[in-house]
Amino acid sequence: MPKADQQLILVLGDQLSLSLSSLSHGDKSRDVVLMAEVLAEATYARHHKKKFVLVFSAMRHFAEKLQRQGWRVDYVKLEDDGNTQSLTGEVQRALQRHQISKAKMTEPGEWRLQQELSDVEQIEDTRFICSHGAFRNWASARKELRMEYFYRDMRRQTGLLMQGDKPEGGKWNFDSENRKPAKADFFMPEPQRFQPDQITRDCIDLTLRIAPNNFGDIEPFWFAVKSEDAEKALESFVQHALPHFGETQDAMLTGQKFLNHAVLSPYINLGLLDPLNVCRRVETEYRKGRVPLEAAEGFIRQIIGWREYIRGIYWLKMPDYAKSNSLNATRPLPDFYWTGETQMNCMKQAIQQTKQEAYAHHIQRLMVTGNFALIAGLDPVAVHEWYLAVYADAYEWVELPNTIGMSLHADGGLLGSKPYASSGNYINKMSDYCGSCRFDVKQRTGPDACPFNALYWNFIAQHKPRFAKNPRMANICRVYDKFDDAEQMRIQKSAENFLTNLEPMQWDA
Ligand code: FAD
Ligand code: DLZ
Ligand code: SF4
Repeated sequence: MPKADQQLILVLGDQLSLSLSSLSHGDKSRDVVLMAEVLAEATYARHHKKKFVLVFSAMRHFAEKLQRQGWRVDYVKLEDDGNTQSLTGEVQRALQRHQISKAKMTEPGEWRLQQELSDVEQIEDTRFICSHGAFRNWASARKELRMEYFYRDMRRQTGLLMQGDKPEGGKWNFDSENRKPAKADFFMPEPQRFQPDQITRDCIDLTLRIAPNNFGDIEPFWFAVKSEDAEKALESFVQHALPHFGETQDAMLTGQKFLNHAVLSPYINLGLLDPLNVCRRVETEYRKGRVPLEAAEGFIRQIIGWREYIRGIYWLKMPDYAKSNSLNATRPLPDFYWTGETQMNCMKQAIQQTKQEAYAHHIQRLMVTGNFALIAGLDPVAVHEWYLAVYADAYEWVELPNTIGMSLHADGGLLGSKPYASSGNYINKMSDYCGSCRFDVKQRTGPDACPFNALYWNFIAQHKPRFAKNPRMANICRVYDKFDDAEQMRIQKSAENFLTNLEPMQWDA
């Protein structure tokens, strides 16, 4: 017999938090929790094999935890008989199965699912600091939506690194003390690794059955799949990597895949770690004098600043945002994005580690693979589909603005006042990649020149009418104008020669 007011609570694969609003509003003696593995979610992006295992294993562990906490959980596995393979289908089946008339959930992270699940009551996701409404209010009062000002509001709202109403240390941002180039002799910490248990092993087998041709290496699988382990990964980061976080934030080093980055985004985005608690933990380290202010501030800004701001932009601008292409870029994605087989050492390093780990740090994503996509004029939709597929932390709400806005400038400068375009010079300054590259970073044109050089100047030439009006780009346009005609012609020819040889791969699923 259904109980009065009984509800079905749908919990999605990236809502694996005991503090989830739908659970707080529910009643474990009355309601039924539905979790469903479905092909629709498994195939809307060509997920990296490791991401697949991570999401399914974390979902299965979370379902067990909810049961231990006294919740009645209806868990549908991907290969269960009768699985309709869509979330709407599974909600309908569960409502019938349990004779319940009403379903509720915490709002989905993605616009696509918000629409698809519009029959389910959706309540605010309180794991984020800034609600959709609050972000809309903030945006409506401004001509330019700059992260730095949004971030200050988030500092005031959370009280993180504040002294009364003033920022700790007298400044909001300590980046001038951060971001040193790579040094080859650094001792680098590694993120904590976890042995797969039987549940994870089952998910590895499942992935190999249903997605054997997806991108990426499935083994060794070492991600945490439950919150207790994600907390251990956080502790390990705080002790070993956080003290030097800012210093090496923009550096890239051959063989060092993680440097002092946290490698916590897969866990935060799934719900295994609470973003605000992570920031409080980092603030405590600073208050105890164990990490410098520039490291703590730099890290906290990434989460309460960038992460929240990116989500705000996504919900403010969807669904049109996904179609942005203000630089009219149309070139197909070259096959080396999937294989890593390219003579450009920086691209090879970034893509090969992505294949191995479903991880690359921010500067590899932004200034190597993203920068190349920008200056080579790659189609934003193809680039977005790639980023959404290949990283363990990729969900559209966070990936799309990072790709379309921050990286490709396809939103016309809504998210960043200037495109993150650079020649090989930046990569040479911040990494040791160029030393062992077949190309010469010092040459601008010709068969041995670093392709980033001609592509960069060709990109400036192509978009000069737009960029010359941008105060942050006008100087670089003037530098291009000072090249003589013959040099400008050599740049164009070198870029064209390189681009005509890029072959897109027909992916065989
Ligand atoms: P750290 O460098 O240690 O930073 C700490 C935390 O700050 C991260 O765990 C993350 O939660 C947050 N953070 C930092 N930068 C950003 C940012 N720009 N946007 C949102 N959160 C941020 N991040 C994702 O979580 N998912 C994505 O799908 C994703 N796609 C991206 C695509 C492109 C083209 C670019 C340029 C960036 C993308 N990012 C994405 C942002 C950033 O690269 C990753 O959050 C970061 O590399 C995760 O690694 P980490 O945990 O070691 O981060
Ligand atoms: C990423 C993912 C995958 C691979 N599979 C599922 C699934 O089978 N069931 C589910 O509820 N969620 C899954 N997810 C996470 C969702 O895609 C995620 O909730 C949306 O992308 C919203 O951010
Ligand atoms: Fe990359 Fe150019 Fe350096 Fe080679 S020379 S690693 S292509 S930046």
